[in-house]
Amino acid sequence: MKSVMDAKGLDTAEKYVNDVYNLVVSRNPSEDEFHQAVKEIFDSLVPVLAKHPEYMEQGILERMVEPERLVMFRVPWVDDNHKIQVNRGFRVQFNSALGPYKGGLRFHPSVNASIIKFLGFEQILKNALTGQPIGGGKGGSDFDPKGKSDQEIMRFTQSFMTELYKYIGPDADVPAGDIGVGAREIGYMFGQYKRIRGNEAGVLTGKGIGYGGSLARTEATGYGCVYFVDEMLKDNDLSFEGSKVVVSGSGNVSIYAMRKAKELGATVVACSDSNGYIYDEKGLDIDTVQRLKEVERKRIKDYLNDHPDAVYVEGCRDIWTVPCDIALPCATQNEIDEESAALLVKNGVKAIGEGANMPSTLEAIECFQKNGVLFAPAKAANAGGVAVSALEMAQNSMRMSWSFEEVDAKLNDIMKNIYSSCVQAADEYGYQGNLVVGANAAGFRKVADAMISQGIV
Ligand code: NDP
Ligand code: 2IT
Repeated sequence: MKSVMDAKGLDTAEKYVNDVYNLVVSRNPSEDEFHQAVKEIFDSLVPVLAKHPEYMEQGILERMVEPERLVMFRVPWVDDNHKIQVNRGFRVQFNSALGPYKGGLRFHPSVNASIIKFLGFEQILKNALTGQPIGGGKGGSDFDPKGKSDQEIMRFTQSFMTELYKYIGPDADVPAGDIGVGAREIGYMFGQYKRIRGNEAGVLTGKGIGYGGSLARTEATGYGCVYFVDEMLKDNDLSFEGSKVVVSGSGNVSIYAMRKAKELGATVVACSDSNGYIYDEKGLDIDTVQRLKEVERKRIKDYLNDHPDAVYVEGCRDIWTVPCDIALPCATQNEIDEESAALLVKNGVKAIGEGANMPSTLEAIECFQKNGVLFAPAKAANAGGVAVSALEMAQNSMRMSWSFEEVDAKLNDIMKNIYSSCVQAADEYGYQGNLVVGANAAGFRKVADAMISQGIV
């Protein structure tokens, strides 16, 4: 039973958290995704704040929810029909307490300030969990790369960088990829930055291997997610070996999560794109998925041309109706709602590993936790991508490059360390096994302590 002192501390912390949350909602109207990310983190922090009232006295939450800077800019470009197009660009520089702002760029028609801010806010704690000296940032545009020619992609990214270059730099802010931004887009952006500012290799990560990229960065998020989930499974006497896995999406994170899960002995039975999903109980051919999506830039339903025995179902959300032992949501935010979570539980799912950012709604997370499903939250499970980005920055600074095996071994170590810090923090605050609380508490404390040391800035 909690002592009277404990109960009083918890009440004060809860009131503080609610007050700051209400302020966030009133100051940032209609930013639903940002509110959701703040709520998930804040709810975990009540026991931390109760134990460390100095964070309340120092106004850490009020300061942390306010980005240090948010830039929004016009991105004009000319399409192949000589028509002028205008998109909107964003960069949020959320928190630099631990180092230069670091985080990806997303090109997707749904991008707006709310999405960029939820991603940037999550990134602060994710980057802290990696143990590397990187602050949190994020950016992107509502540009839709789908169906655009290579020339259009180049003209857009050059225009985007012609404004973005003013705000970034190897020691200031280092963007990378996210949805719709891969090696091709990073290459064009790097080329344009170089024309304007000269050759500063460390200004972007996810570069091609021939010009400063790190081996294993392409694989890092998907591999890292599986390394994290593997730790969690082992800790609970489970394993990938012989398990049935469903992975949503068929992009960068999804492809390498599928590859690593298969390597560890799992059968990957389904994956998706935004139109629908494919299913094959014998296991998917990941080479075909990768060729279709990365090289040919086709739709996932085209998988049936090579594998007529597989099944294609229109509608990506229905992928969660496929029974599995382990589900790895690797597509986008809020792709698992309460109903999908309940269905996964009913079909016997044992573990969830979030490869995407915020793929489960708050209700879905609650459903998994109530039903004893092991749950690896995004900011811990998908931190492998940004961790290897920070290793890319380190290699660029040293003007050296490590082998694939070296980077992969460092990634594996980082993911194991993140797992144990989450477990330890969850224990410390009385939430044994709750990795949501563990990840939020462990990441938050590093950032909050650095903020206090650096004064009111
Ligand atoms: P990609 O662009 O390579 O792939 C995204 C995949 O998700 C595609 O299959 C895409 O389908 C699908 N998708 C995108 N938007 C939606 C949507 N609204 N509904 C359904 N499906 C959708 O992106 P990544 O693999 O890089 O990113 C996937 C997730 O992982 C994102 O949440 C991202 O923030 C997160 N992440 C990425 C990291 C990285 O290093 N790249 C690091 C950490 C997290 P379609 O082709 O039809 O659009
Ligand atoms: O969400 C993420 O962590 C990323 N998109 C990767 C960021 C990075 O800087 O590599």
